[in-house]
Amino acid sequence: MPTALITGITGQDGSYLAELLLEKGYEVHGIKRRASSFNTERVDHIYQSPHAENARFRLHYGDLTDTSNLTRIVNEVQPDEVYNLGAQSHVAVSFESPEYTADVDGLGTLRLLEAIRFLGMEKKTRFYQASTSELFGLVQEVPQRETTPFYPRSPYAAAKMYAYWITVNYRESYGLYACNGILFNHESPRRGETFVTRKITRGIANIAQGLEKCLYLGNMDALRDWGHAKDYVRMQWMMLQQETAEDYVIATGRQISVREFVRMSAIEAGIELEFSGKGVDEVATVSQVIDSEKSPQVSVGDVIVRVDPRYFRPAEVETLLGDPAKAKEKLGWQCEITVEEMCAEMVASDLENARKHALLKHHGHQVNVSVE
Ligand code: NDP
Ligand code: GDR
Repeated sequence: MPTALITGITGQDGSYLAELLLEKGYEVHGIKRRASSFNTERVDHIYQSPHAENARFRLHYGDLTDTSNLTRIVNEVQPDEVYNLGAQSHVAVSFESPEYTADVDGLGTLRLLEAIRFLGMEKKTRFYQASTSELFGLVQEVPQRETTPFYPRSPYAAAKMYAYWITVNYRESYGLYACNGILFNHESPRRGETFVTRKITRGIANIAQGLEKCLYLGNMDALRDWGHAKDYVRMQWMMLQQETAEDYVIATGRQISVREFVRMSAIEAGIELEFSGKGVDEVATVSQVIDSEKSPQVSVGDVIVRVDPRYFRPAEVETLLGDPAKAKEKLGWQCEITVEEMCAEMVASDLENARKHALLKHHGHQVNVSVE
């Protein structure tokens, strides 16, 4: 039975990857952070009690800033595969906490690689690094592929650039099977609530059910190549099953704007929107309610989206579009879920949550819907 260790198992990708590896018969170990409240919601459905016979899922307390802790866990687990998904993964937050982001996202990767080397496991353990399209930042070529030069535009991207190169360096220096998946944005109903797609689907669902009045966003012109996390974790696993370790761009090859994603999400919630104004004055107004069962609390003329400059970033990545040709040719990977299908799944899930919250509110319970 192969054994995998996943950092960031409590995150979006970690939870989907853990499901996939369990399905494939792996013993799955994950690192979770100590928190004052439960933080395992995304993996609760696959949790197995350590007291259960033949349990194949186990969580270890740890942190990417803690060298001895990581070394001890790697030694204890003796993983065949390590997936380094743990990170302070929010680009805007990285401008607020640049040093912490560098420590976790940059040095955290080095600490894990060093643990493997220090324990003499270079020939046993394969290593996946969660690299990112943010490396391309101020894009030097369209579409972006494995050979496109990097130009990071945030503390997050700069930290991930160190992680990218140290992964390449350990492959070249010590013969470690180590690869970078340069993944473009990928989303799902499990996406963190402050990333733009989830903020939009959740915000619109809350407005539809009367829990909020207006959704405030930043740069509506930003263009992203959005895929589904389920498709992308499949590729993370595939990358570690090859004869030679290589780096791959994973993307859909199609981009849309934040504004278009708003429009698409509203349609899924039974609302048609009209956009007017420019820059900070842009608003989206309801022009038609197509499905009043989904959106009982919305009327024609309501302004439900506004721009708040608080969400602008000190330096922005305006456009990203990936070319997944290498992944398709060499590994036969292709994304199966379109952005429209993903958006529909996210809105349906958030509408269900919003309905439950509206019911609770109706019965006098306190409901917190805020997103910062
Ligand atoms: P999430 O933010 O959903 O998950 C991040 C995970 O990292 C969480 O489990 C989090 O724990 C954990 N983590 C945060 N800080 C630490 C730390 N100091 N020590 C240990 N673990 C920590 O991210 P995603 O699942 O979306 O992304 C997974 C990885 O892929 C990340 O590295 C991200 O940067 C990268 N990536 C993501 C893309 C995307 O579009 N989703 C695209 C390209 C790359 P907790 O739950 O306690 O917060
Ligand atoms: P990104 O994702 O920065 O691409 O990083 P995010 O969803 O945060 O932003 C995408 C684009 O939308 C614009 N935007 C807003 N973003 C947020 N979060 N909130 C808003 O209100 C808002 N309004 C407009 C942003 O300016 C940006 O242009 C994600 C993360 O998962 C990284 O970890 C990963 O490496 C990259 O994707 C690929």
